[in-house]
Order: sequence, then structure tokens, then C-alpha cells
Amino acid sequence: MEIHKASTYAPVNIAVIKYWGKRDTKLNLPTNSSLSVTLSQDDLRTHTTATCSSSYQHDSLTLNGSDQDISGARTQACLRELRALRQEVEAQDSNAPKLSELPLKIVSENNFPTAAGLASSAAGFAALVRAIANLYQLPATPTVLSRIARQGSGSACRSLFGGYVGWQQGELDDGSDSVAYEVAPASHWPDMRALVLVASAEKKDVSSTAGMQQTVASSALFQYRAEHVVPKRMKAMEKAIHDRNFEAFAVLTTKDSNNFHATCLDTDPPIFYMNDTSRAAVRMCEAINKAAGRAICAYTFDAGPNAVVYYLADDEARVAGTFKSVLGGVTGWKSDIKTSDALEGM
Ligand code: 2P0
Repeated sequence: MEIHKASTYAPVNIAVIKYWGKRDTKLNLPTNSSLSVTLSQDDLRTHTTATCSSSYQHDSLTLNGSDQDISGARTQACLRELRALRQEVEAQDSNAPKLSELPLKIVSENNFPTAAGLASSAAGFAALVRAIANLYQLPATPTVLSRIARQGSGSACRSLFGGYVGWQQGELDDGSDSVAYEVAPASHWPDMRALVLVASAEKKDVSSTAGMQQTVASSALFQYRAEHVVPKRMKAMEKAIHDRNFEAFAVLTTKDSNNFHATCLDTDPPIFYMNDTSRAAVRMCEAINKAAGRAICAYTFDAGPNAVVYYLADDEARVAGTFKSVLGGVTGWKSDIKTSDALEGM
């Protein structure tokens, strides 16, 4: 029995202007735009192989060797949209095999802790969507694929692009304008580096999906953030990236992380994603910047305690070196992570 096959990598992206809050929970339409940096696939990525065959009984997905439930509305939305695009290919070319009718087997592996605030769902859904798009030989652009991946997990739309990536919140009710876009390729600012400190590899207590809706429902600070803080920051962040102005990038990144975690604390009941190790990392960055006399490193935390610290390659010794001298033998941290393009490597 013939088996059709395609594989892809998708990178992790770490937001510097955070997505938090949905105006439509079914389509994952956000209450504010966001912006992220795509990290190197050597260090943080999902590898996914999609196959389809009439010998399979049903659609299936395994992640790191264990079976996943794919009956959820989000995964189903991605599969439905991809099959619909494949049907268009089949309708236009009568010789094209009817792959849209065959069960899919999707096999994914992460090379980093899953669901611990390291954007695993972002890389996961981006890889799933692109692997199936490759399998189906869809003529779809990254923009179209980002619209599909967004329905799997909001932040996944940003992992279809490399370098510096925006996600415009969009205005339309059907979500067709809520897509990712390239702010600048990785090559625009090649000396950008990231350090990841895994403060805990445990699965987080409050999922992003649940947490952000609690915030939307209960935090007044959140309303202010979405309406008045983020729109200005998106513009300022795009300018900082275009100008390669690291100090402006650093100030905006740390402020936005702190503002996002403040809205989590302002949620009823309050949500704590950062822990004592996270706060120690904040203090270390503050001390490094004070010693340098300017911002040479920028910390950010997602929906978990793990720190991501951005810095420039020239400051590797002053930033990563300082972390190394303190953390020494501690496992679970890695520096000198480069930004990357969204390569289609096999
Ligand atoms: C971000 N996070 O912009 C923000 C910062 C976490 C904190 O995107 O419900 O897993 O699947 O759309 O994408 C995490 O949210 O949530 C996230 P869903 P997602 O990266």
C-alpha cells in the first residue's frame, strides 16, 4: 500500500510583545497584536513527519512517542482547512492523487520541554500545518499557513516565518486578516542572541488558553494594556528592530514582559507564572545592565517560569558569562542561541 510522506522542522518563537487574550476563542483571534523573535532550530524546534495512506484506519498524532487526542476543535480545524486546500488541488488536476481522502499519521518530536512555557504549542502546530501542506503539495504562502496554524494555537502563526515576526490582530470576524507577517529577516540583525534558562521543566499549572480568558474576564489592567499600551509598543518595537537599536528593543521587551505578568497578577484568581528562579534571573539582568551602564540584556517570560534573555553577540561574555559564573553546573540553560529563518529542513 502506497504511503505518501513529508517532513519539516518548525522553530520556537519567543514573543517580545506578548499575545494574551482572545476576542474569539474558537478562531483564536487576539485582543492585541504581538511580535516575536524566531529562535534557532538547532536548539529549540519541533520535527514533524506527516504521512497518509489508505492502509491507516484513522487520523493519528504522536508527540515524543505518546498518542495525542486529535478530536479537539483546534486540531480538527487545521486538518479540515488543509484538506479543503488539497481538494482544490485535486479539483484542478485530475491526475493528482486523492490524498485528501486518506487518513493521516502525524509524528512529532520536540527537542525541549513540552508545555513548560517554551512555546511548544507554537512550534508544534506550525510544524503540523507545514508538514501536511508539504505532503499535500499546497501552493499556500506562509501567510495562508499562518492563518491555519493560528486556529491550532494563536502563537503558532508566528512560527511560519523566520527572524522578527509580527502577528496583526486583524479586525474581521472571520479572522482572515489575523495573520503573521515578517518584520525583518534573521539576516537583518544577525548578532542577536538568546539565552534560555529552564527554571522548571514541569507542565504549567494554568494553561495559556484558560489563563488568558480568566484575565480577559477579570483584569481592568488588561483592558488598558490591550487598548493603550500594546499598539504604541508594536510601532516602537518595529522601529527598534528596523533601526537595530538594542537598547530600545531591550527596554520594550522587559517592560512588555512585566506588563503581561502584571495583568496575570491582576487576574481573579491571580496567576503566577514566574517563580523565585525567574525573579533571580530578573535581578541578574538588572545587575548586568547596571554594571554596563546601559541595557545590554533583555529578559522575557512567557506563561511559565523559564527565562529567555536577549543580548548581542559582542556581549556574550558580559551576559552569558555572568549567568554561567552563577549557574555554573546547573543544567537546563543554554546561551548563544541564534535567530533563524523558518527553514524547510528535513
Ligand atoms: C506569546 N503566549 O505571545 C504569549 C506570551 C504566552 C505568553 O502565546 O490558546 O499557547 O493556544 O492561542 O498561543 C501562549 O499562548 O495560546 C502565548 P492559544 P498560546 O507567545
